[in-house]
Amino acid sequence: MSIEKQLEKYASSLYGKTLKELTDAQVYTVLLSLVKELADEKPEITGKKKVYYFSAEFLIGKLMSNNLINLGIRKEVKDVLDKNGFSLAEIEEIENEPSLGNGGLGRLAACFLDSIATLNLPGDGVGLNYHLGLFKQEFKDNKQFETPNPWIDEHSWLNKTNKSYVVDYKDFSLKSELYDIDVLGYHGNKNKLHLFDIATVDPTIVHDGIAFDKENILKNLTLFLYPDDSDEDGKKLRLYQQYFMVSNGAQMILEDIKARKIPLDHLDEYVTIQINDTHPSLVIPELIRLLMAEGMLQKEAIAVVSRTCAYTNHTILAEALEKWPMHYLEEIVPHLIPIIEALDAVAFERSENPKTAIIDDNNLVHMASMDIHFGYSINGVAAIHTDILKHTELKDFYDLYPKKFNNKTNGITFRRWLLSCNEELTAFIDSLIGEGYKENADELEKLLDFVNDEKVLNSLLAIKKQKKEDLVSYIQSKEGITLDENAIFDVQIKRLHEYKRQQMNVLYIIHQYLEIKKGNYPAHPITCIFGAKAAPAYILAKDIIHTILCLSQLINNDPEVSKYLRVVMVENYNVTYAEKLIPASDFSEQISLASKEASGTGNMKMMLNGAVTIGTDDGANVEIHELVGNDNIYIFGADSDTVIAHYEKGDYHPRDILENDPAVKELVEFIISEDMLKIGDREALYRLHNDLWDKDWFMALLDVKDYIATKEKAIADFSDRQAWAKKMLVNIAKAGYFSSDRTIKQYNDDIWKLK
Ligand code: Z16
Repeated sequence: MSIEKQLEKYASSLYGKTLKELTDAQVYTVLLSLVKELADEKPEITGKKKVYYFSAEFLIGKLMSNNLINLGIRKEVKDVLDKNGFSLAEIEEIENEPSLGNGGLGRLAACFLDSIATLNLPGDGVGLNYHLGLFKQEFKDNKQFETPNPWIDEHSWLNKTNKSYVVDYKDFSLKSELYDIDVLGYHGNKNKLHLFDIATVDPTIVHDGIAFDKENILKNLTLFLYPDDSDEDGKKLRLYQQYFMVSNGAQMILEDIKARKIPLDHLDEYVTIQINDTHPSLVIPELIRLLMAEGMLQKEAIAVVSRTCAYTNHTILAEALEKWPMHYLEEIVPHLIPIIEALDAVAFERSENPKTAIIDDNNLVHMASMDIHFGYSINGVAAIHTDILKHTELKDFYDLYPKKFNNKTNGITFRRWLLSCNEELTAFIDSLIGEGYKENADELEKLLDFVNDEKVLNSLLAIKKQKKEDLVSYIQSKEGITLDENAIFDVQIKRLHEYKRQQMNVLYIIHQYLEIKKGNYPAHPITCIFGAKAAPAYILAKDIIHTILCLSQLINNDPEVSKYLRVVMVENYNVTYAEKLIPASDFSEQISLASKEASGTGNMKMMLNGAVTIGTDDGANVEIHELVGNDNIYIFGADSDTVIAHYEKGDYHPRDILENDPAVKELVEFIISEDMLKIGDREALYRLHNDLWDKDWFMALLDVKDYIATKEKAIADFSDRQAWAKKMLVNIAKAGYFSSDRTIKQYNDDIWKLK
């Protein structure tokens, strides 16, 4: 049956109408039904051994566009919709975004699922079915407010299964429900994302923004995704959630192994579990417990689990390495304690070094330590990050288990971050080098043949301009702010965190504002665009948002300045917004304090879409730098060794800089100037100002001068359009390395060994 006939079939069965008679929302549901039917017909990927990617977050984003691409029917569907008077782009807008992740870690998990299926490897995701995704961000009085973010409609990508398990807590047991989402490979078969849930979750307990009753586990267990990125707030509910996820996942895996009549002591030949950060680490004691309940000796259970589990570390920020107080475990999952104590004893036999203990002197259980002792692999997510883990952060573990440590530099799926979000650039690349790069991203290097081709370079500039125009109208409709696509779009989009240093970008903006006021105009008009959510309890992050929004109000309403400089912070930055911002970016702001950003993945997405990085030698920027060379990236700032030495010596004092450098002081003082205090909240502005004087823990003042000078150089270079287009082309051509297909091949070759 043709796509058109199938759509008519659903139009008739769901609404008793023809396709032409439907509303946009009904067309979306009809299309959803068809895609789910086609996905249902696809065979599941099978093989002897399967990877289970355990993750508290899967930031999958809207799925329609990608599923159409991976099914190979996007063009046909678009034509049928056109013919019937609908626009596919508008229909795709209707889908709610499932924001089931905070940022990089959750989005990485989603990219990985796409690549695992595309490479035809058997591999499923295991997580939780949060009813409310990461909070919706609203701005009022230049401040962030949080509201609930529901995404599950009557019709959604979730398929209810009949799988169900019982999860025991100290005081009660919960029966799970399992929802699956099909994960389609590009022109291939499918895997699954398993999201566990309970039937009694009750969204009506949410009141006043996102406040809710934290005690009522029956009603709140899978209600919310925790709104932290890298920070942990150690709430008990999180422990309830984590145990629910891993116990269900472990039971599901063992059920399958038993059904296949595989002896349990051979588990590791059939299953590998990738633990994404420490959130799923309790899978280790839980699996041991379940195997012992099947009659296995503890020693044997520990051995087989240690051959089955592998751990990925995504940050060196100490506050993000989870440590659970023993009394929480006593209160919630006491049946795991004897196992954790046994693991601690084994760890102590291997090393008496207190730094590698599982249970520390304060009775805190270190989840990462458990993962490293009782997993067979530990990896970092970019070369520099893995080096820091080996030689600084986890040095004592590296000395104990050098062979377990390995690097897997992150990647992104080009299906979403090029084919889906930038059809114009995709079509242009197709016309130059064919479509082979869609299966083998390294082929993008063929673009280097055109580096001196004026026509090609002009087309690249024209496509960038088109995507900027698209963004201008989107921002106009969403934010009511008018931008000019001829200005440089200087984009910093990522979670708001001090280490990512949005506050340093703020100081740059102040510098630029003051210069314009003095009559020194930038070589080219520049528009600074931000997108960022702050964790609701992260006060300083919210102060930085407030400062950006106040600056935006001050600058955009000043006709003298706004000719040269504009500032916009888009509301509710999410995956959907990223898909509009990234293709329109000229400058990619990747300015974290060296050593602090484990990898970053926005940097890769921007490069792939022809933006040029302004960044520190941190995370994957280091590898981007090596690939594109000095001429095609703007690197500045202290390197990671210098930064680590400052922390070790404790000799960084921002006050020293401010007292000796009036130019830097002028920027910081502007935060509490009359101009700003007229617009903003005194307390918030002073808090940020005082922090920069007394703490500046992430050393914004150390790098700010170099940052400003580097940015000025980039702005001047931008004016030579041909030379700039060359930089864009080289960035696109060298982005192939950052395909998550490459990353997943490496996980499979070195860790999972599936096929
Ligand atoms: C997260 O998004 C990351 C690390 C972490 O421990 C927790 C969360 Cl929620 C990020 C890193 O900050 C980022 O550098 C990295 O690219 C990303 O994880 C994926 O590895």
